[in-house]
Amino acid sequence: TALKAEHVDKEDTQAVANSVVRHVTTTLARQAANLDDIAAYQATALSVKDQLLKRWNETTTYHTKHAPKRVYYFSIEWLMGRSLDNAVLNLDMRNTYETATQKLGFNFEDLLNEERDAALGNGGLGRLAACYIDSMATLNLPGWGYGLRYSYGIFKQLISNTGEQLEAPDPWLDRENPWEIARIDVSYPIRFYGRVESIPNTSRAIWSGGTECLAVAYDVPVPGFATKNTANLRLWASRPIQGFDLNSFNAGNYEASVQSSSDAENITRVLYPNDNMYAGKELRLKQQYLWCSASLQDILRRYQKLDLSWEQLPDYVVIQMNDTHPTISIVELMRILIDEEEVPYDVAWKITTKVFAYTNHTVLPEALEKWPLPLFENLLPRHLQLIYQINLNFLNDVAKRFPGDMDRIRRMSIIEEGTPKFVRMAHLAIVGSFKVNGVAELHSQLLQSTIFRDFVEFKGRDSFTNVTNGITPRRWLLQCNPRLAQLITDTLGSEHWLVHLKQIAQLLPMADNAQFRAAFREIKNENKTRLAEVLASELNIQVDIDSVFTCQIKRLHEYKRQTLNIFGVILRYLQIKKATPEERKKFVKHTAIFAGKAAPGYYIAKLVIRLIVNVSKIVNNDPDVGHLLRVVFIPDYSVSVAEVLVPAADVSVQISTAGTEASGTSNMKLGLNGALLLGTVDGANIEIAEDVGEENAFLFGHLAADVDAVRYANSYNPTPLAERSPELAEVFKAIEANTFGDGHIYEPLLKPIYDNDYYLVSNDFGSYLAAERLVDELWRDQEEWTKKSIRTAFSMGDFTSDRSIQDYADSIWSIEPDPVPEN
Ligand code: DL6
Repeated sequence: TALKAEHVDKEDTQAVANSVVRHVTTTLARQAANLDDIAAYQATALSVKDQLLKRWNETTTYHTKHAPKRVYYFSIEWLMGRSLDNAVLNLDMRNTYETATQKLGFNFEDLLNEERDAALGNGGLGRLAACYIDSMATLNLPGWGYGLRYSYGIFKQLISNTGEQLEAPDPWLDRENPWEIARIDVSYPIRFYGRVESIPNTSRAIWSGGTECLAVAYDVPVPGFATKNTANLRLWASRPIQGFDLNSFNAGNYEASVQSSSDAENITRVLYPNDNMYAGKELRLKQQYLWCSASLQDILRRYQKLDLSWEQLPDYVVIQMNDTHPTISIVELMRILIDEEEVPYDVAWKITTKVFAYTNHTVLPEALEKWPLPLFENLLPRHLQLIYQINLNFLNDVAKRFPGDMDRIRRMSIIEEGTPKFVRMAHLAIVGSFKVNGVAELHSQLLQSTIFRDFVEFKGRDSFTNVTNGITPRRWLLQCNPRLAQLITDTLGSEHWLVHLKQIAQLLPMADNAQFRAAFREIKNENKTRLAEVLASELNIQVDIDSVFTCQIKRLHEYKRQTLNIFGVILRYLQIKKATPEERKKFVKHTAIFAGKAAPGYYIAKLVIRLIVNVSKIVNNDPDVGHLLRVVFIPDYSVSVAEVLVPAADVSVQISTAGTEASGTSNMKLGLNGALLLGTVDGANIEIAEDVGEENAFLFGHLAADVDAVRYANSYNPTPLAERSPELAEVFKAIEANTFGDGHIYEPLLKPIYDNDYYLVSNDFGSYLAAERLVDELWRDQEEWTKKSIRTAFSMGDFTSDRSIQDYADSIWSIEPDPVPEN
């Protein structure tokens, strides 16, 4: 039985066409007769939003009446991408909209391409939040997301002629955003700076003065798949409390009168463009506080309508913190309960620590948030007082458990001693949460055995757990690879797999069916052709779809080691150059595809982009190489670019230094679309390789357990590079000999590898090359390759975000589905 059976009914199509035309003439005030694609897209989106709002209203009304326990997912990043295609698929109205817009003279695919990505995130962490809210709605879990409505999302990446990354703003709201609803009536005051007066003989204080602004709500309805349930993503924008300061205005000082209002607007102006890197700027702390305070005021206002005691709050509210960025909300809840609601300190603490749970997404020291205490105290003086109290009580408890262990107390304190002192947000998050989780098995183990070890010993193992990340199969298969989705549905005889992804494992035996393999391969080739056309038209690069497409698509970061990949490409180039025409025939054709942004201030990451681009120019234009090797750097990587790349990949390149990539999620997207894993024993690669079978993947490199020893040897008993890896020494020599332009500019990239090689590039290069040889060998046997590709795709059933969200619901949130009844 089909889960959904959209039939394109003439009447539905007509009604949809009418609603689009109505939006054209009334909302957009345009003539239906002369319409461009942009306006047609907007009218179509507004018509779809009408459908979403109907369901959103029903969900909200039902949940308001029913009052289930709800989860609130706090994430400072939401990398939603485009909404139109996803919405019509989830609403089961894609054919209807396609036919209706066709009737009006438009090509639906063209309209889809008019949409700007909502790119309010940097990478994996923000995209994870987007997959999670899709799954919450689909599983009928009562949940909302809370975040910030940045006027500018992640920057647009341009690549100069010399291969430099240039950044331009992303004005995604310029054309109006048809997917949001401005809630002018939902706004909360937010204070910064000011002074604190204690109220004698109580734990209470009055925080006053400073500056105030407003957080205004914008709602984005998020439809579940094949359900009425529609979740809400509430994003806050900062606004001035008043248009301008009347005193300054009346005194004739116009600039001063508008200064504070533009300061207020600036708070949510732009997303911080760092991934896995803490920046420590006051404006960022303002963003965090505005978002957390507004979200809590909103949640508590909703809760107060239930007319229950504060002690019952944890029975109705659970807040999942996506990394430490929302940690200030622990203290803000304490402040509201104590100072405003007059709840005694100990009661408030008991309530608070039953509401929050914390997900850690990295063990990298440079990414762990710690705020300089003077900055913190100036901006949020009352919160710092409460943190002192929380820390005092906490350290007293530690001292009772471990008497005399002063070193432990120093290590665990929420305040790091020094000049200046720092507030350690991860420690505060752990102390204030009832559960802490990592995002893949290895990562969760490493958390518990390294950076959070003291906390495990103090709080007990039960407070720590693992929830392996997942991705939504609706966007990352149904939407981006419709033909593969159709093949799965046809072969299984139903669409249920889209909400029970494990069911695709039933198709594993099809790997041995030659006809199925041919169909599967044909789809992959079609997806590769589509990508090749985009590369030809947009970058003027011709690629051969018979070559193996290797894809490394992620943020640029030293730990992710795009270096290993490009150094491997250079070696291949040198080998092809050296080979005789006869020998060249033996090479397997490769297309090395890279995409990703570097943080604007991350010099080395930008240098890696420069090297990739400059290598691509030489390699792609060298007549000796012909079609044997192509290198492509696709600028401005985004969710919608990923939707074209992911279905076209043959090899998923996941080559971080073991122990550094918490999970990775492109490994899941690429695997689900049949790309074979070429990866290190790191993050979720490990669980993926376990499920697909190690014989179907190419694993290589040092293990996490050995990394420290190798690092130590690299720094303290250094051996020359040529000894660690003769092949890498050859590559470096070619770069230094100006083969790819001025070799001198790459010195800051190469020198650390010569010197102490923190990320083990030289130590893993040999085994990386060996893994590549296995890739080549397998590629020569296309039937065997396709078998492994099919086995990979159909073994990915556990990596759906539905499974992750179910894990959170069961083991952390204790919440139940609450489906809106079907009429
Ligand atoms: O959990 C989502 C994603 C993981 O897949 C990546 O492995 C990890 O690097 C990323 N972590 C961060 C940490 N950022 N901060 N702060 O983005 O999370």
